[in-house]
Amino acid sequence: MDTMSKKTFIKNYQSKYRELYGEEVEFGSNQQRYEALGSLIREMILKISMDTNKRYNSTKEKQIYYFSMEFLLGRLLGDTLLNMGMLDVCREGLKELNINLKDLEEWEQDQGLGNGGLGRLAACFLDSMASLNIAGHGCGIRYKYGFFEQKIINRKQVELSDNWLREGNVWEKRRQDKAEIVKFGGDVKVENVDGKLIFHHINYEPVLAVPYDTPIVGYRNKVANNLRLWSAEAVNNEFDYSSFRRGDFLKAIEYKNSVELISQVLYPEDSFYEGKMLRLKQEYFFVSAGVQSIIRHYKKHKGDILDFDEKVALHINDTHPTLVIPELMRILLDEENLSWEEAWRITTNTVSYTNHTIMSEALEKWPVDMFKKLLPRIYMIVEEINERFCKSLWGKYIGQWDKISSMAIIADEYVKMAHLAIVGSHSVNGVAKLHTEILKKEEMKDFYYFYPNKFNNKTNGITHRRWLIKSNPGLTNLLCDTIGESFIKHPTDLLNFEKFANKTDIQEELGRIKLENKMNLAKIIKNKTGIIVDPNSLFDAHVKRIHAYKRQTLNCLRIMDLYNQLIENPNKDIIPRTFIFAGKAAPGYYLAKNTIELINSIGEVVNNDPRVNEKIKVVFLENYGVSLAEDIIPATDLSEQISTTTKEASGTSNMKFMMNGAITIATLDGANIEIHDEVGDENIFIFGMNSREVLNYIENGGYSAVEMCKEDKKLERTVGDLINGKYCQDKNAFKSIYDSLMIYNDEFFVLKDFESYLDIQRKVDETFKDARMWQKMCGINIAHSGIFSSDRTIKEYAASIWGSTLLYKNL
Ligand code: 26V
Repeated sequence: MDTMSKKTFIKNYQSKYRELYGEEVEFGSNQQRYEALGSLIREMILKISMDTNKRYNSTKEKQIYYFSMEFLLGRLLGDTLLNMGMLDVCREGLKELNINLKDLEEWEQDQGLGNGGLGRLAACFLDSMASLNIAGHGCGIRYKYGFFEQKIINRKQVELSDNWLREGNVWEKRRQDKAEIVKFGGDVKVENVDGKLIFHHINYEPVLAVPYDTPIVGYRNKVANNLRLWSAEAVNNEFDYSSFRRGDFLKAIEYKNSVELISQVLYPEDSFYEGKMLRLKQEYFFVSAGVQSIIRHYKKHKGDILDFDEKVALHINDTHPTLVIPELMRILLDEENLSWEEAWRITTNTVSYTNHTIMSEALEKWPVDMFKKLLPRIYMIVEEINERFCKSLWGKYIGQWDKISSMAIIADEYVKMAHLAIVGSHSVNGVAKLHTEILKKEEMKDFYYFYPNKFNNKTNGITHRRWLIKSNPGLTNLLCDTIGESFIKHPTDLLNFEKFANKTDIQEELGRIKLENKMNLAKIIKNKTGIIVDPNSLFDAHVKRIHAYKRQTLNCLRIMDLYNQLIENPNKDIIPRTFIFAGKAAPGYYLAKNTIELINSIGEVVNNDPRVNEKIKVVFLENYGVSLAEDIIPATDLSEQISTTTKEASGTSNMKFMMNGAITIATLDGANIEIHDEVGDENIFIFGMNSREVLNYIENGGYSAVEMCKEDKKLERTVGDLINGKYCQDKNAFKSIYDSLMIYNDEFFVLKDFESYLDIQRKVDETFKDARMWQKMCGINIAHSGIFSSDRTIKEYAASIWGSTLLYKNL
């Protein structure tokens, strides 16, 4: 990218400001200044987008479309400036105008259109595809309200709507000219024309899908890909309007409201599937609009429909966009008049699918009645896919009807989306080694046996541009000074830092950088909660969605035990710690909400008890999201990754923490295994049951929480503290947590891993005492974090799943 001089930047910025607000920038508010800066940058990107598109259209390189219900982008200004190579010029230029770039960045609303890991992964992938010169674009929903805003009131979570578009969004461009019609409901009339069946979808309700495009700029490579998010609107054409709902004004309003509801709000559940009609509508809405617009674009540039699978890859992020499969079939069959065989070949070659969870509660299945009513033509196609698939099973499993019906796409009056995704795609991948093994050997073993070549692993990654370079400038400078800048383009070059980890001066420098980040976080904690924490204490962070399997409860029990010990033995020699929690609970998930209340209650007791509060503090930071994570992660010493083994598909915050020089305390679950493989036993704290032990309990039973307590008096007492009024006058306040452990036999083996967790935490304390040793471990973690860049992950997808054309340039 031609970098702009500071002088030119200042001139352009001032003139942009004048154009927008009719006054000089020095008189403006920071919010106006942010808007002006955003608009200026957005305009500069326009040129890059045009050049990129021209190139894509003329070279006909393969286009990758990443379909995802969620894109958790966070803020865009800082990262876009970084990728454009304009961060320094902009910061310095603004400084001359007496403006602090950071103050402007604060005015950008987080784009929070995702729940957690899955949505953030999609955002990291977009950044990596653009930065690697891969023609990869996002396709999703422009929710009017993103993930809810969390407030803590009286220690409890309260949900407020996230009106992120209130002040507008400088990054997006509405493209009315590229709108599509999506059809719901109605009937299908079948006509036989010369022996060929023609399907007419009639009496349907049309919905206008209007795209909003956001450019995704690659790192200093003149690439801007596109994230296209669809918004649902009423079809405004008088004629169309009256053709399906004649007259009746109220009916028209009702129609308008029901249509707009489709893209109104992101569902805040990420682990319990509920068969809500609106959710199915959302899924078909963006899938249909997306596939239609991709095909329209493809044909406009003279693409031959029979070569579609060579020129286009459609990737589905979990099963939520699985309707891509029957929708593509519908267009190829009904609009392009291809035969079933041709359409099926193209569809399966084009589509690939990633699974993100093995929690059976999260598996999507739709009641046949609902499906058929909402999507009659799509249902017919799914039925046909199912029939042909079952026939192919008969040949292999003669007479084994149970097996066949358990693998069927439609069974027991449900459409099973994971089955459709596996059958209708050429690739199925898990997101970390253990997760993929569990898919192959347990969850999807019948499908693995039937289609062994479809299954593969792609261990997740994170973009080091946002999660290291942008969010930790202190560490980035140290890395550049020691190993040079090559790691920015080639993150595995971070390995060169390993030899520096032994050096005293570097260890001291790492400690100094961390302390600075901790002081920054301490300030944020003070501002948000009023709690004063000591930056010299060990910062121990457990930040992620609140869920029983992620075991925030295990951490709570450990703090409760520590508190008891400190009261009994005030001279107990421990490392002072600040326990930092953050995360949202699904609004309907009572146990998770109760856990938030418990954390806050422990905090209230501990932080106000002068016998212990010089040594430990417990903080819950409300409204966890991308921006808050960017402040917490660089300031963390210890990263808590303590899920029940086998339950966390991968985890990605574990990678972010590692890259920022935190040490991980972990079970051997998800990508913690790969992290452990990278750094070795000495540079990570591993505890708890292994996957074999957990699977054995799950399959064969034999676990008793009550026995666990009987055997361990300390544990019994700590669990008892949940219901004896110690943390809340109302003894029933944490009854649901207590019951989940003691009455419902502790589904996630919290009590089983308790002792081993305490042991390893003692080892953490011992290690932290030796500051040099600790910093050496941090250095080794940083050095080995390069392979967790999503650039590595995306290269693997491109090479072995998508077959991207430009690959040779990047590998
Ligand atoms: C599932 C569901 C289930 C039905 C209701 C709505 C809904 C919305 C989202 C999801 C997806 C949850 C799955 C998810 O986020 N998985 C996480 O994916 C990360 C990226 O691969 C991975 O690192 C985490 O381990 C995994 O929990």
